[in-house]
Amino acid sequence: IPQKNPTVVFVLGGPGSGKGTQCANIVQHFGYTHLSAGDLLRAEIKSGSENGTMIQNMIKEGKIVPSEVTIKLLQRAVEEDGNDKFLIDGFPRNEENRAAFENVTGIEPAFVLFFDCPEEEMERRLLSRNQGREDDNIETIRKRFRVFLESSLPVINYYDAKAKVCKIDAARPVEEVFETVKAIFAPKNA
Ligand code: UP5
Ligand code: MG
Repeated sequence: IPQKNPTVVFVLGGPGSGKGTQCANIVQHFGYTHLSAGDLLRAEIKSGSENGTMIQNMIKEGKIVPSEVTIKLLQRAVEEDGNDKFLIDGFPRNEENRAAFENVTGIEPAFVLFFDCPEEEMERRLLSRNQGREDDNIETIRKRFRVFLESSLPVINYYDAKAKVCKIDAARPVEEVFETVKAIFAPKNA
């Protein structure tokens, strides 16, 4: 039976800020289910779905896929999973994503993790990732940075105004960043 009101944490930050890396650690320590919107979209391309070509073109250009497509994938993943707490990584990426997700699912995030990292460090990480991602080339990386600044940062500011953002210095080594993350998830007053 799917949970009616799952706990959702949005994990946001620029391209290469370490969202996926830290989510894997959170899963290990705190039992969340990790849903990367980008991973779900890439899986949709691979599955040969009717939207595959459109999604592939948008990712190649660093553009934001229409929210109904992404929300459908996220909703299905939540419903198929028995867990009651989810990390939603890399979504919402613009105001329209945010509003549509709230309207369609009725879910508001418990809080938002924001991995804050300078572009030069993110660029270094993405260019040395070597996992064959079609968007890890300098031309697409520059477009992704621009879209992050113009469209995604306003979403973070929206939640910041609601005092829901935990901003984390993500330019440090993985283990150091996770120490900070751990303190956020660890039960208080334990
Ligand atoms: N690394 C990680 N942490 C490090 C650290 N502290 N120190 C040194 N190295 C570190 O990390 C990136 C690389 O850096 C890895 O090699 C890692 O080992 C190293 P990772 O954890 O993968 O960073 P992450 O923030 O997850 O980077 P990612 O590239 O996945 O972020 P994006 O937000 O760009 O990608 P995403 O997959 O979310 O989206 C891709 C595209 O899909 C978007 O551009 C968009 O076109 C589309 N999309 C939508 O349209 N809608 C959505 O809702 C989601 C995506
Ligand atoms: Mg990622």
